[in-house]
Amino acid sequence: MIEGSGSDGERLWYAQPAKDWNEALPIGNGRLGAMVFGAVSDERLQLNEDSLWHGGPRDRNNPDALPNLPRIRELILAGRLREAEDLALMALTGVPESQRHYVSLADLELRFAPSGGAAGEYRRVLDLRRGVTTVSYVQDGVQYNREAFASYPDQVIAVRVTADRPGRLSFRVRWNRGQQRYMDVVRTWGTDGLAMAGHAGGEDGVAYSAAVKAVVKGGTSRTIGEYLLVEQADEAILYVAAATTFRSADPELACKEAAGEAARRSYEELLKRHVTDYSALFDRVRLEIACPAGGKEERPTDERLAAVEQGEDDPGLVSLYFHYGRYLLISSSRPGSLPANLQGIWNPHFLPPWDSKYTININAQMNYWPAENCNLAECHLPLFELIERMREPGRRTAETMYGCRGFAAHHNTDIWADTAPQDGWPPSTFWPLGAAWLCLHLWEHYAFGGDEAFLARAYPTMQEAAQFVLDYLIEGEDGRLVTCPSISPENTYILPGGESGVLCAGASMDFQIIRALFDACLKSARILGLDDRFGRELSDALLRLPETKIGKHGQIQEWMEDYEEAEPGHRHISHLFGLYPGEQFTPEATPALAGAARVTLERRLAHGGGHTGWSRAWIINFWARLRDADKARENVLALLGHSTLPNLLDNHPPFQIDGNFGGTAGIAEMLLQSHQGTLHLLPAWPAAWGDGCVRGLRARGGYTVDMEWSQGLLRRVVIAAARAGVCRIRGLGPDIVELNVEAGRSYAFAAPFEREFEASL
Ligand code: FUC
Repeated sequence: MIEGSGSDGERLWYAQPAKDWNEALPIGNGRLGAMVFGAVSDERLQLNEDSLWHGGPRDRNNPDALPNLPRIRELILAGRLREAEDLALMALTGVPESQRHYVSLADLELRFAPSGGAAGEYRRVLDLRRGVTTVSYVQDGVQYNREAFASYPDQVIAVRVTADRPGRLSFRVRWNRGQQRYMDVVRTWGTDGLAMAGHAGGEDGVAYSAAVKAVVKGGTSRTIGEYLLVEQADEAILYVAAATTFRSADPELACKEAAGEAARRSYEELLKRHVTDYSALFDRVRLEIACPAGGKEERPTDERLAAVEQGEDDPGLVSLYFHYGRYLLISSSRPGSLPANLQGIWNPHFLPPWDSKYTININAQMNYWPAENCNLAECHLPLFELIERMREPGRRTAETMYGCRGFAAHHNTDIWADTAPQDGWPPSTFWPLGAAWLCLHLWEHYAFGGDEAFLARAYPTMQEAAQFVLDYLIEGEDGRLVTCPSISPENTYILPGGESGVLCAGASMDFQIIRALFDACLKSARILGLDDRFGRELSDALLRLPETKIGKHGQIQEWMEDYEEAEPGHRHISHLFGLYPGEQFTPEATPALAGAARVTLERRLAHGGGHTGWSRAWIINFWARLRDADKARENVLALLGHSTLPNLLDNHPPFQIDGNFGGTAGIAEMLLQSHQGTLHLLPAWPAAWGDGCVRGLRARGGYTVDMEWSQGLLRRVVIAAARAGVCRIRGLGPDIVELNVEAGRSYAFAAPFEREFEASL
């Protein structure tokens, strides 16, 4: 432990109950989630189940797309943008225009018997080491404690309420679905439980159920009407389960089985099973930053955040935020669950912002940026399952709308893996590269883990995404291959005559994604010994893609022509895909492009960029890749100070989880990079954050890295190799160190780094 890092470095804590959702604390097991509010007299658990979405699957592909596609292309290439947009709005939108939306499950309300006395010594904590949230207070001389967690092994949320004096615990429990309550049925379940059932609405939508069962010590439980009553108890444990027909033929039965089985275990055993499962993931990584000022952990989290908003630096809060991002990923994306959506799983709305689905022109991808480098590769799997499910609908989209082979998706997808365009909003709608970008996550998973069996399964999916792109590209005037129609998500350009437009032939980001995908396919085919013919098609196409251009401001051009941006401070910075998450622009290999990327960022920021949480988080990753530690630090503090809610969830606004994940990935990227075949140790870590250490970060090539630094210098490094190979390391001295590594061995280096010895781990 680093001196001054404090023992509370992995806890969020508050001295008062949450006054609204933005102060409540999230728990989750990937599938079930709850926001816990912690009021003294009325506890509220706002619950979610990941598969509760309105409506069923539909084929929304517009049959008029293909016949009108040549005309739309002609109009775009002729610069007749208004006409192109007008026709696209009719012919290229989905029919109907929108995919399905996610829906809140319900509130579970606990109303405690009034006691008359005021509560003191109040404390509300989220313990990231154990994945448990607690509320404690003293009232009328009685110490009350509540504890809640969401168990992955037992698929329930467990809540334990205790009083330290016999018989002082009395409360009633009920379900509340607000304005949706007219659609539900609540049934008593024996004398100690309540079940609720309903339908999420819409054609072929899912039916759901939720159940709560109480196990009481030293008192009684019974039901009256729609209420469950716990009376004069010492302790009560509530087991909460939820299910939908997305996975279970009989959700009510599934809930009763899960809650019933959990209730057969002792609370201690259930908690132990949860902590063992959860901490096996969480404990893989540890970051400790010494707090030069010391003692900040003594202050409640919301006060620390408010101080950062006022301009204070708080490296301890940065590491807490980093750990929180890992906590949130473990809690919202586990094997068997759906991927983390725009709100992770924590959404209180029946019609949420942007439907709380998957926006795949940046947001869903950003959710998974920390999965590999933060050593949570399993949490990446739900995304891959969704990509698999998108293949069949994506083939229909590719064929019916564009006459292409392969599979395509636009800028959103939903629970049903819908791939047709979303909305009728030109700056985002007419962009068919969603699947191409998503498939790069398959490659990244291989790049980090090196699992060839996985790559063999993933390659056909990547290949199909590339197949669509090959067919979708058309020859531009100069013989180059271009995407058309396309957009640069979600920016608008201005033509020299003053007309503005969004539709274009060849947005820069498209080529950066396509290059990355084709390269990944070529490398995969080589590794797997496959596909010479397809590989040749890709290599030929790669030679004909437009090169990235540097524009009149010295910036990376966002479009093929050097147009002015309508919003130079736009939140999307799509044309820097090649800097991050891509690796086409690097200070070593392409210094001119890296320099232009810096100008692009500076321009965006000078015009108010980074105003959404996720945009700010992306900017952190960009600066980390440009090795600018001070700028990276400045933007981490801006993310905390301007785009973070009191419960440390990201504030788009409103709450959107991508900023948490992008921010966590960015902090990891400041500590360690591994693109372009080289591990780079502390590439962008600010000296201002003092001494520290990190353990368990993952690097491409199958490496796990531990580091210690002090007084701005790296002191000790341990690199564990999962695979044999040549490990290239930057940061151990002036030159790159090349090391032949054996699988299963660890290599340690101590400053001044002349000595390498086998680590005893
Ligand atoms: C994209 C972004 C918005 C928001 C939405 C969910 O459209 O441009 O800022 O994040 O997705």
